[in-house]
Amino acid sequence: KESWVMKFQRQHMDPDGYPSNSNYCNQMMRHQNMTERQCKPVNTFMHEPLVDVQAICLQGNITCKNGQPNCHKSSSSMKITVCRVASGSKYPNCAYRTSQKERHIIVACEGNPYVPVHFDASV
Ligand code: T3P
Repeated sequence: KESWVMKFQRQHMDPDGYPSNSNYCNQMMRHQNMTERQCKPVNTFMHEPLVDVQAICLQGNITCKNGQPNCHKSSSSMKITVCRVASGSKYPNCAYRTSQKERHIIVACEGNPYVPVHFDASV
């Protein structure tokens, strides 16, 4: 079974994928298996080295959206692409809008080693 750590990397890591064109999300959401049972509504890809994303877990704890205390916010802004399902997109034909941004990232971390397992928000 896929671990939480591997799932995070599949869904949220694309260190070499920047800059991305307007078809980026259509292709990546499909290739990374986020359109299999439904069109995943929102998903963010990060275009930074894995070690830099893992280092977010070293920042101080903040509260996650679900109330858990194990979230952490990046000290610098990071290059990201946000994929949002297009209105009118109908499963199994998942269509996405692609938007490139630079934002601070909030992730939830777990385990030993303590590494990102969930993408909480970009701010
Ligand atoms: P996961 O927990 O697998 O990382 O919040 C529900 C899912 O949507 C969650 O998946 C994270 C993802 N998400 C993004 O990827 N980017 C966003 O900006 C938001 C709000 C959610």
